[in-house]
Parts: sequence; structure tokens; C-alpha cells
Amino acid sequence: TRLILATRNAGKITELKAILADAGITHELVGAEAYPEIPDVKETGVTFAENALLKAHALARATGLPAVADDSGLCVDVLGGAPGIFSARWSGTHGNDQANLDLLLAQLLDIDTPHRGAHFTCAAALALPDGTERVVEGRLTGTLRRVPHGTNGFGYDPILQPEGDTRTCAELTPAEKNAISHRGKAFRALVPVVRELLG
Ligand code: ITT
Ligand code: NA
Repeated sequence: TRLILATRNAGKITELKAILADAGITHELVGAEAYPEIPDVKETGVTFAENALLKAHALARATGLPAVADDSGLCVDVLGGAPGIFSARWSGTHGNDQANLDLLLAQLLDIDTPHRGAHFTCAAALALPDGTERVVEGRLTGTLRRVPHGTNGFGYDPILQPEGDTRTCAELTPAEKNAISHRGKAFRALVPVVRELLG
């Protein structure tokens, strides 16, 4: 049976397909781009979990199929957790990864702090057409580099260096990133729930 990936972010879809398949999920995984007639839901939540649930419910309701959604972002210690849930639109243009990253680096230069702690958070939500819902979270902690490195991944990957590594997330292979990432942790935690509710 089909499991909808309630996201239009190509970087997430690539990672989710690998994470869920590696965890033994055999459902046909179909991204939201297969349903262009379904409008994007307004992300009006104030937490990652709320936004992930909004996106999962919208797709499950509109398709009549189970849906999983990912709401995620980068939380910077010296910025009080910003960009956080606003990570995808930090520069003003939703989904402009380069502009978002450039603005964040400029803001950190302005602050000129040696404190470079940050983490990625991912909320992974599952919603069924009947309204059943579950949500779990995962985190990847590290430090922010001053200069972007690497070309793998997406978003803020070129500046986040995971704790215990000397490379940025964009210098990891996809398998290395998925093994430690916020998204990998959240969706691996969601897999038993998918099995319990979908079989
Ligand atoms: P959907 O709502 O369609 O899923 P989106 O890109 O709008 O796509 P979010 O609102 O969850 O999704 O925004 C997530 C942003 O956080 C994304 O644009 C990245 O900039 C950042 N982000 C999340 N996970 C990341 C990762 O693994 N590596 C780098 N940046 C990440
Ligand atoms: Na969001």
C-alpha cells in the first residue's frame, strides 16, 4: 500500500526514502509532488511537532491514504533557538537554501561569538485518514562552521558540524548523515508506530 511523504522538499524526500527503506518499510513511498492539486497547508503551528502534524493530516485527509510529514530546522544557541521553525523562510523567500544560509552566517558574524553550538531538530508525524496521529522527534547536535564546506545534503548542511566529527553534514555521505541525523532518528523511531498502525 501507499504511504504519502507529505513534503515537497526534494532533499527530505531523498533522505526519507532511504531511511524508511533501510528500516524495512515496504510501502510504496510517494511524495506530495504526485498530488499537485492538493494545496500546501499553512504552517501555523508554533512547534515542529504541530507543523508536522498539520502537514501529515492535510495529505491524509485529501488523499484518503496514510501520510508521514517532516517539520525540521536549525536551532542556534546564541540566537535563542532561531531560525527554528522559520528555517525554510529565514531570508524571506521560502525554500531558498542559499539565501537562508548566507543570512544566518552574516548574523553570526555580526554577533562575533565563539559560542557556535546548534542543533537540527526533526519532528516526524504520521496521520491516518480517520484522524489517528502520532509524532516523534529527533535531534542532531553540533557546532556551526564559519565557512560552508561540502556539497552533499541540502539546507544548512554545509555549516553544521556534528559533535564528534571534523566534517560538516554536507561532507558526509548520504548513508553517514542518515545514520546520525535528526531525520534518521525521528523516522526510525516512527517506524514501529507505522508497523503498529498500518501493518
Ligand atoms: P515541506 O514543508 O514541504 O516538508 P520545507 O522545506 O518547507 O518542506 P520545513 O518547513 O520543515 O520544510 O523547513 C525545513 C528547513 O530546515 C529546510 O528548508 C532546511 O533549510 C532546514 N533543514 C531541515 N533539515 C535539514 C537537514 O537535514 N540539513 C540541512 N538543513 C535542514
Ligand atoms: Na516548517
